[in-house]
Amino acid sequence: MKPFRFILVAGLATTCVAVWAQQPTQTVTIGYVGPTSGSMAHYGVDARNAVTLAIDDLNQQGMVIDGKRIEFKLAAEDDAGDPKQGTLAAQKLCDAKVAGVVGHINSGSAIPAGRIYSECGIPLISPGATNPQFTKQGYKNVYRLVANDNALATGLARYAAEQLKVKRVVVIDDRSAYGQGVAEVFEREARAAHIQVISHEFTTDKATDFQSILTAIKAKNAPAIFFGGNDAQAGPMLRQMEQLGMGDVRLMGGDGICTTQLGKLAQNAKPLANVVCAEGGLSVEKMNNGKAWKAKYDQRFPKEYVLFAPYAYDGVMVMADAMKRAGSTDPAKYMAELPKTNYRGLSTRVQFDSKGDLKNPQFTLYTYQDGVKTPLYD
Ligand code: ABU
Repeated sequence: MKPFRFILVAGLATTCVAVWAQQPTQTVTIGYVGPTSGSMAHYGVDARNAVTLAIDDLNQQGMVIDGKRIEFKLAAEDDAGDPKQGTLAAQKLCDAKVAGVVGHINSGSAIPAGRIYSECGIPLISPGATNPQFTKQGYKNVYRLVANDNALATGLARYAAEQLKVKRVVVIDDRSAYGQGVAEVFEREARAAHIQVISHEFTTDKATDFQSILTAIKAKNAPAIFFGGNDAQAGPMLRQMEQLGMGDVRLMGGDGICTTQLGKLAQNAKPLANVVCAEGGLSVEKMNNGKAWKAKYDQRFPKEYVLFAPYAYDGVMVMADAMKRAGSTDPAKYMAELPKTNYRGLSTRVQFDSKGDLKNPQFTLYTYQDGVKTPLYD
């Protein structure tokens, strides 16, 4: 570049920065709710990290709305994945008049929270709650950025029947809103695909000892198990399957078990290689600029990437995009823009259907190779 042009460009840039810096500042608080304590803390910390990254990126980009420089800040609440704590957290964020909430992660917490945010007029975008009921309650403020369990469990049942040629399966669920929901869809779709459901067993989302359930399943000589629940249970279950000589039994499950942590939680037990699980989006490597984004995430939060981070990042960006289009950060005003969203995010092009689900949800099936979560196909 010639010196004159360089001076001109540098001068313009300096002027723009100076003008931007002179704008009055408005602080806009984005709420986040997820489990950052308890057995599901790794899900919640991962999503909170991504919300933090998104807020930092927005603040760095510098957004001006209605003549004011917007400074985003985070109000994060821990619900430990528990429905009761989730509703308390929702009420707290309503009382604090946050501009919007990215969360909740767990379906059991997100479903009742939807009503609370609806009553206080705050948009809620979940990056992780997959029970279809979340967006079925008729609230206009509720959105989801991942495929729901109808898509995930149906995809898994069809894969089991068509690709794995599974003929018989035992279903286990953890009785949570998530685990029960995904297991019921899988069971229905498995039967429709002519798979015999030998039995449906129950556990809890706190259990870590599955010896008696597994011993009974072993006696039934079941070649496959579908588990509706999370990785904190699936990990020990896989270890105990190995101990009981069930290394050849397939374990299938939805996104709750489909995490980067499953290998560690299973202590790399042999049946990990037989896991087939589904995540409600593309693999991060296939996302829009996903490799670079993941590298940035890993640099800032080493070893904390689990599952929901890209969708949590997009949750903040979708809110900011609606605010920009509305010319307002007031939830009463920008909420009307959310149904019209057409935003090329990190995870996908975000467009919502009339319920608040993605118009074009995607999912990816995974297994574990040498304990590492690996897509089943390219
Ligand atoms: N989607 C799996 C874990 C979160 C939930 O829906 O409860």
